[in-house]
Amino acid sequence: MKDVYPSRHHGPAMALPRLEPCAWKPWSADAPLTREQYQQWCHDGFLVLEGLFSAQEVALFREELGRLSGDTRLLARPEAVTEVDTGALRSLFAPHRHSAIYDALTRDPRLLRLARFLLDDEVYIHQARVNFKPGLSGKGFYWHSDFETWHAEDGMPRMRALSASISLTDNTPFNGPLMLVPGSHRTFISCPGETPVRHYEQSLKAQQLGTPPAEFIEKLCAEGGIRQATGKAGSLVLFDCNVLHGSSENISPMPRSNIFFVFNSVHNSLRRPYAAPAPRPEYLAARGTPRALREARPDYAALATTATRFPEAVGS
Ligand code: 6CS
Ligand code: FE
Repeated sequence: MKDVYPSRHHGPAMALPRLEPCAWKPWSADAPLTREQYQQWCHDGFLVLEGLFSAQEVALFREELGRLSGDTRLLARPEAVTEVDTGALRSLFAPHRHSAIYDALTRDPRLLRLARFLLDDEVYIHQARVNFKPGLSGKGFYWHSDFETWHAEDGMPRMRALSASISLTDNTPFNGPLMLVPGSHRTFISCPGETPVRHYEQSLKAQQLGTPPAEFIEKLCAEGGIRQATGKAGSLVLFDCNVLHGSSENISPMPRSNIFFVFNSVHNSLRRPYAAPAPRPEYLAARGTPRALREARPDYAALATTATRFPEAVGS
């Protein structure tokens, strides 16, 4: 089958047009977004929704984060990715498989309604992670499109996925907030360079391959500018799978910890990688027949008091 988004090849980098809609259904009065928010999503490729979760909920999510990041067994697993220089915890993948609270969060209507509307389909979690970005030492994430990696290395066929990033700490201009390039989601940058075996062992610490060459970044930024997704803890940043984004290192004393859920359409489930020698592990990319998420308004406080740790990681 023809690969409409070729990347990781030996040819020159290319800018290819996006073939999919930015939103998969038209706005209507019963949409979970205002018309203005919907138009902003289509134009920019991302949206910041301040104050979606209460201070009490954020406190529970933060407590859970402390529990997981202090779990020595979990820290010994490949899901825990550390910073190259300090060894500090950089990312924890598949947190929802080790926490009833984060598992419940994947079904929270405040997230699920948005994902199902914008993708116009039932959805499942393609990937989840916490990026810790600790104070004073948290490293950055260079400019990239998530879809370029998920297509090349995971076999995600089309652009019908989005990320929901919930800030667990205030995201300020000083602690390395997400930076996004408005409008960049409409261009797929086909990147040169062959994907090595187990590339993720290096790319999750500092991605070099699959990142657009400088002139493409310069052009997209010149056209769309750069927007910082700042917001108080409890805010939500929704961003399209192909929007160009990155974040600087954090030399402020305040951590910038966010939890990300990637919602994928159940009709966009993974095939063989389009440009990698083998599929990535399950904790990075859920494979097999997707099970559509069902909305359930969780009682996070109740979950926080009961045993919130699965006896063993589910499906790991
Ligand atoms: O490789 C991935 O799936 C991850 N890499 C980055 C830089 N962002 C998306 C995702 O977490
Ligand atoms: Fe990313």
